[in-house]
Amino acid sequence: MKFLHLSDLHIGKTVNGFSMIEEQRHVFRQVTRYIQTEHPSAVVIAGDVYDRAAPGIEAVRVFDDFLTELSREDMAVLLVSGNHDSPDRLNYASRLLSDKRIHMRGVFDGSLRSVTLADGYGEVNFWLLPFIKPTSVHGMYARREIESYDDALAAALESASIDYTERNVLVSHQFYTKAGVTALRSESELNPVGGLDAISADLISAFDYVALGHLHGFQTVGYEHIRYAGSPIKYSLSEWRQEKSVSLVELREKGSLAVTALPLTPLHDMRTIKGKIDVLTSDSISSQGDRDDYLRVVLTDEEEIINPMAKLRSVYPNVMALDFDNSRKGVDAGALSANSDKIDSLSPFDLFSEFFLETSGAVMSEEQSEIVRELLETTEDQ
Ligand SMILES: [Mn+2]
Repeated sequence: MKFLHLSDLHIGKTVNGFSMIEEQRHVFRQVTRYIQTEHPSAVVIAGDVYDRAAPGIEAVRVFDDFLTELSREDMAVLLVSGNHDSPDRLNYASRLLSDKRIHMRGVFDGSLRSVTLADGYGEVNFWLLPFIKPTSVHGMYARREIESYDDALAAALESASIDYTERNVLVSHQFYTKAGVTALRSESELNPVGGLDAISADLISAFDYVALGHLHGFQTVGYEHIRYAGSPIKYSLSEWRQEKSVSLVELREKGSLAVTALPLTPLHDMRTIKGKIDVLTSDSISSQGDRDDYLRVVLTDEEEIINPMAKLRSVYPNVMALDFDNSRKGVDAGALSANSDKIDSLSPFDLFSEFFLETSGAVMSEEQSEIVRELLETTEDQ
């Protein structure tokens, strides 16, 4: 049985103030094309469909279009919620959609349940586990103490009677780790402090394949068959070196597994360039790559530059972040001031970003940007 494993779509996400919606439409078209050539029996989406609990209109439209495209193919769609999703919103109409072979498990009610598909080798049970926390399942299991993420997962697994002599796939959105294995992390993942959310991969090693979501880099977790597919798009500058893909998983008889990473190409790539501003903005250098790429620029100039962001963006419109690597390292606040006629044309978020850069000398992190966006949304609502 062949199926595609995707995760962390984060539909509606903006990265450093740039909307990723066109990038998302672009990679979903590629996924649809892979389905038409590979004819999988299912598409598995392992959580973080949306970037936020209350997604915007554009995000809902893009997912609606994608789901409609998927429903046209002769296959099942299997989906769980991630930590970014609202379980209940994702669960909306899920009982109706299951008649269309679209199985969306947003809410976990204490019992782990499966969807069974069949091929020439027999049946494959796909166990759909939405994102859980110890506090969210606490109280669902009267006879158990649930103190850690490990406890929560163990209780969820015990709620199902899984016959491990059959072929079983677990779909889950959690942070799984294995002793001795260092996880590849990205800034765009939202993490509780201190790794308290880690769950031992040993708890899930008896499955034939584990389709994971949460980490944004494509990776295994100590076992070849326990895998993060990674996000389909680079969602933070920390991911600029990663190759993005969708995983094509093939299960034959029990014990046989093959995974192929099918590459996904962005509309605009994300990369870092470093050097003096005059060199970087020169024709000979800027023409070597796509000027529309999302860039982190590291300037090595020693002398003061007036409004470097505006200079860079006149050549590279999608500069996402600006850093300095020179003997001063810090940034002279006066040098970066947005000129006053520009202020009217900037969004409150962009204005704040520039203000932050000017006063702190650093570009806001993904987490800081998120806080500011949420604050701005709250004020706009009033
Ligand atoms: Mn995610």
